[in-house]
Amino acid sequence: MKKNLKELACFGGTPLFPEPLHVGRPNIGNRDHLMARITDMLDRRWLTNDGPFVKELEQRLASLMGVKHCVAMCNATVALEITARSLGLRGEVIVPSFTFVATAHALQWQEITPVFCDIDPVTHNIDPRKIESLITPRTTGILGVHVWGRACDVEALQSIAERHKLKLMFDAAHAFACTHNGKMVGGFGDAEVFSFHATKFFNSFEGGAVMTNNDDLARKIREMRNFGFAGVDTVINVGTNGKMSEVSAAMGLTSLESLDEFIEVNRRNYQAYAEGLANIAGLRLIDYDARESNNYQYIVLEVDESESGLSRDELVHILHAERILARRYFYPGVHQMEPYHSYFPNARLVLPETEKLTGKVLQLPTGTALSVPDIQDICALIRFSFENSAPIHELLSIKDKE
Ligand code: T4K
Repeated sequence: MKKNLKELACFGGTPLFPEPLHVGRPNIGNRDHLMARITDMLDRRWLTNDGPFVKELEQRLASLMGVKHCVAMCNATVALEITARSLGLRGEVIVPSFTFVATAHALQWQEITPVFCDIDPVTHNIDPRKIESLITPRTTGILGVHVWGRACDVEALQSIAERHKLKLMFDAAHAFACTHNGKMVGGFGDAEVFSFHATKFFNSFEGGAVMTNNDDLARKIREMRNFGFAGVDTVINVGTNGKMSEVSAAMGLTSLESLDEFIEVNRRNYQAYAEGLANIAGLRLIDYDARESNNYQYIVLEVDESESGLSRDELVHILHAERILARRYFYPGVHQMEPYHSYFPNARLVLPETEKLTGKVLQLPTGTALSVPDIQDICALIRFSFENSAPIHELLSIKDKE
């Protein structure tokens, strides 16, 4: 525990942790089960192309999410691209800027223009009240993102989509095993896309999946995932290679066995953070609705500098020096990244809430690689930093000038 400012690593003290603590450290399930699956796979000599592990994973996930179809993919970015294309999206699609850049890139890659919509400052999700003014004759769809696993206002988005005859898809990369009004995310809109990247709550090394209840759409997505093949020698459409490999599916099946444990650890960690960070002026830990199922994968703080005396970036600087590698997800907002910034140089004027949030949000480490005592140490460090915000702020600005 730090007792005076000189003990802070950013001012020359010893870092709190000997090894870096990462945001996005993978959750790893039972190694023996994974190795046994990999041995089976090698014995079978079936390594990819709709193999038995991929089929089993698809069935299990469809049943977990209560949807008719799950199509496993190599990653969520390609899954988003294939879904947008299979839905016939073109022209403009309305999307939040407060997301990972892949959401917008998946559209732009196909020359569909992402039109950025502002967010609700409380939920961090796309604000349905701001969508209709962005709809033009070129708009073909809405792509919502369930940020931090907290579902979008699905009903409001559905009603706008129906009124304007738009397709509705979701980037559910964060929302594995999360519910909305008690219903598992996966079955909303025309389709939902999940990421199983190593840093996600549920991982298959790299991977993703599309969930849909639409038979025709599922068939198209399957064909497009496999170069547009509809039979051994028959290609009926432009396709790509979006296939999940067997080794990824083996990891996915193994992760699935430990789902309850991963949730329990994340929930325990979230509670430890909530207790450790309670009542710090200018600091807010985002909350999760206890009536819903949550994966608690994201420990997200908002720093209000005017109240706390310390900026988000100063806090990140302090944490990094102590080897706590907090991340500024999502910063600086997709509209500030290229090519979008050049295409829409004034986008920030219509995204005031996104601009505010990207300046004050940060993520802390969690997951099965972290212990509660580690979290208590992190919280004590943060509390110490805020209690001493004025001298720390001054010393950091002097250091900056040197
Ligand atoms: N939509 C949303 C809303 C998303 O968040 C994402 C992905 C996507 C779509 C696209 O999904 P995929 O196509 O990836 O399936 C990372 C991930 O690469 C990316 O998947 C994720 N979102 C994004 C939020 O984070 P980076 O560039 O920040 O990753 P990187 O390499 O800096 O790693 C993050 C931290 O995790 C580091 O501190 C190191 C640690 N880490 C990472 C890996 C891969 C580990 O400890 N072990 C590991 O194996 O993008």
